[in-house]
Amino acid sequence: MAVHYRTCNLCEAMCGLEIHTNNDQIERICGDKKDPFSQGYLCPKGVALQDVYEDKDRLKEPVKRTRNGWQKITWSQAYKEVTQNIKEIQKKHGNDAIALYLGNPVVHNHGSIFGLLFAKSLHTKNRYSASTVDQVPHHLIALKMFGNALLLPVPDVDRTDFFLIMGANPAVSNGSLMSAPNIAKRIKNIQKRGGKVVVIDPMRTRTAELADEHHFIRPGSDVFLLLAMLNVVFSNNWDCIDSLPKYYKNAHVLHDVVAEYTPEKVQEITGISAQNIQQLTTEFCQARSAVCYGRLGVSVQEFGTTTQWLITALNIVTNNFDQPGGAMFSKPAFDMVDISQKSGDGQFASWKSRVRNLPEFNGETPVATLADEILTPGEGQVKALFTVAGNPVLSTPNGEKLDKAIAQLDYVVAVDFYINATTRHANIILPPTHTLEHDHYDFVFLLLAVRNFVKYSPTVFPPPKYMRHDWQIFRELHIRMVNRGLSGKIKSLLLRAMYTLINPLRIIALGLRFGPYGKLVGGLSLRKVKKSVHGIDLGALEACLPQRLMTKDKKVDVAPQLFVEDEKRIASKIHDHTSSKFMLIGRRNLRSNNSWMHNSKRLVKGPNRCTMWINSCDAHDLNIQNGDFVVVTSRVGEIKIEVEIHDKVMPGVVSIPHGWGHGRKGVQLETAQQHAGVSINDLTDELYIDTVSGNAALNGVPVEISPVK
Ligand SMILES: Nc1nc2c(c(=O)[nH]1)N[C@H]1C(S)=C(S)[C@@H](COP(=O)(O)OP(=O)(O)OC[C@H]3O[C@@H](n4cnc5c(=O)[nH]c(N)nc54)[C@H](O)[C@@H]3O)O[C@H]1N2
Ligand SMILES: Nc1nc2c(c(=O)[nH]1)N[C@H]1C(S)=C(S)[C@@H](COP(=O)(O)OP(=O)(O)OC[C@H]3O[C@@H](n4cnc5c(=O)[nH]c(N)nc54)[C@H](O)[C@@H]3O)O[C@H]1N2
Ligand code: SF4
Ligand SMILES: [Mo]
Repeated sequence: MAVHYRTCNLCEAMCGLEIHTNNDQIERICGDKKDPFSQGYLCPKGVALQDVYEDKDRLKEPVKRTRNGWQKITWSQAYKEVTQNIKEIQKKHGNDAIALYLGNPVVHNHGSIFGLLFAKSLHTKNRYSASTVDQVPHHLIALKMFGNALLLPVPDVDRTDFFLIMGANPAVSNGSLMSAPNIAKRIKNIQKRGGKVVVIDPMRTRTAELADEHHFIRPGSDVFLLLAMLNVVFSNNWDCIDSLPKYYKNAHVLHDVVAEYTPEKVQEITGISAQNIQQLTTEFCQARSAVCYGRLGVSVQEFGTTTQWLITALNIVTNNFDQPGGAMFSKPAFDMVDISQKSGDGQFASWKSRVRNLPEFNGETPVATLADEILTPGEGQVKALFTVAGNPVLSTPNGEKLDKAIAQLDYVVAVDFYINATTRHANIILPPTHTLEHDHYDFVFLLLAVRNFVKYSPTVFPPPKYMRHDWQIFRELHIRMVNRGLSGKIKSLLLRAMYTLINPLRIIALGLRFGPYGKLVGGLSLRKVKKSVHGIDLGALEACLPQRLMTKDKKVDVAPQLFVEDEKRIASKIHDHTSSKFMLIGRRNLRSNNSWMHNSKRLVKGPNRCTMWINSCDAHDLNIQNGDFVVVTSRVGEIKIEVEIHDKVMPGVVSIPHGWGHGRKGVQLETAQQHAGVSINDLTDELYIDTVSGNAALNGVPVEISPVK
């Protein structure tokens, strides 16, 4: 019997786990009460790590698709075939013929650093990731305002007196771009110290139920609410722009941007009365400290970038930025911001995508156009796809079109341990070890934590010899990919030699040593971090401007031109918002993790969760009852789905969770197939995007609904 302490890597909350094992078996998983960050909190998914570990459907060795089904092959054969095929396709059709898609768990796995090196070795413009169905608006704002895409402000929830949450449901999602385990407790603490929590959401979510106040908002209209709030701030002279430190510039530009948008003008489009907008703004400005935080519901929609920009602008002009209780930057022990700055990241729209002319971001193309790049003939057409830890068929807009497009490709490779809706198309699947079979360090999420914190998680189960870690797979592929021609041979030999010196552990050790708490002698080191098995609390967030700024002029651009210009698009929307009867939005569930944990019996058991929620008034109009089936239709497709009537969702809006749809032929996930569900992304529209960033707009999709007789 042994007890291991780990960080759960499934979501951004980074809960401390206490894992009791008996040889290579897990006895139980519970929350680590001594973890200073999560203090014993965990959710049902953390416990279900055991199910993934024990899952008989989990691949452990490479497999190749043959006429007689999947066949096991050796690692060396797999590497050889994969790299030979990729090189041949690139030789014949050019480098851009290979597309790469990196899914969400890449960021939750420190092997990803090696994945990025491999990605660069492909020299393709066709790089995609889950970021463009998620948080690219945040990165673009960080880049334009603060000079680095990773310099993301985090709400200081533990000290704020007024927490305004827009389009996020952290009580279920456990927070995003805000690592804050046990948000319910943190919200209660705000209330206990006399503060207030307000939620703006088209659904009365679990977070809304915990809050003091909730307002329904029409999907996609948050930008108008924020313009009106800023309008109220300026017309009452509640702003601090005249007293902002000199390292803020262009704050006055905001005045003109918001001038037209009075609360009266936006009440119809938002569905929030002028009086409530006045009241909300008044309370926000009068609170000792306040912070506005917006996430998926306001990022992954038509005005994602501009909405997120106005959220940050609101925090800045009300003197709630880089101050306790407002939006603040972290000081992580391993500073990815510094590393990305030194490695020259930070480009936007340096080129546009071939078919739809969408802007790249840091070398990545919006995934909403991946299917177009596969299906449209011409120079640069995608002929092969490489997916890593992703399931874009279920997670990106118009998944059905992408599904069909992938089926036509010459070659598909996946680094994944499941045969899911996407990887079933692979010619070869390279499965990595399970998270408990390798050590773990959160390069990314410690950067987004609401307290400065550090923790290293050692391996729980050393894997058998025949298995490989993600980073080992990328390392080998990278070495083999550079081996093209004579000079390539030399490069590849040098790379192999270099790679004997670097592994994730060495990178962590160096990062900590040269990070903000490290000193050559006496500072924070990997040894010290390893010794504190529950993690080390490094204190509350601290003000750090202007030192932390990465802009060339060392100033915060409060009103970057790119965002200011979007006001034209916004203005034209105000008269054109009543096109469709219903607007479709997403929904998360505590026992679900995007598309990939539905093979755990303990998570999927119980009533069908892949249902459409609809308000009782709308259900009455359509003459449908709980448990009836309806056909939901959008521009791109239709699905048939069971109805649940809930007044938690506002009239005119329907909600369907994402990540379901495991019934596609060839999926090999026994439990998930029994609870297959349907995919909301067979309705979401690849042409419906936030045009500023190219990020998909998965919320607010117009749909029609008809009852099934
Ligand atoms: N249990 C669970 N946890 C997860 C995940 C999961 O799948 N399951 N996924 C993880 C991932 S990858 C992420 S990125 C995070 C996301 O974490 P969150 O950002 O908290 O995401 P959601 O829970 O989807 O909450 C989005 C909210 O926005 C609302 N919304 C939709 N459209 C609009 C709109 O136009 N305006 C406003 N104001 N609100 C709108 C929705 O009703 C919903 O309540 O969650 C992570 N955590
Ligand atoms: N309609 C709608 N669509 C959405 C969303 C929404 O709110 N609404 N949310 C979007 C968001 S925020 C996100 S992040 C995306 C997620 O979209 P994706 O990243 O495309 O999909 P996931 O479901 O996270 O798939 C993860 C895959 O990684 C594999 N995996 C897990 N751990 C590892 C590992 O350690 N190594 C490797 N190599 N593989 C691993 C799993 O087996 C699974 O196949 O979905 C997006 N799609
Ligand atoms: S909230 Fe759940 S899934 Fe997220 S880190 Fe904690 S235990 Fe893991
Ligand atoms: Mo995400």
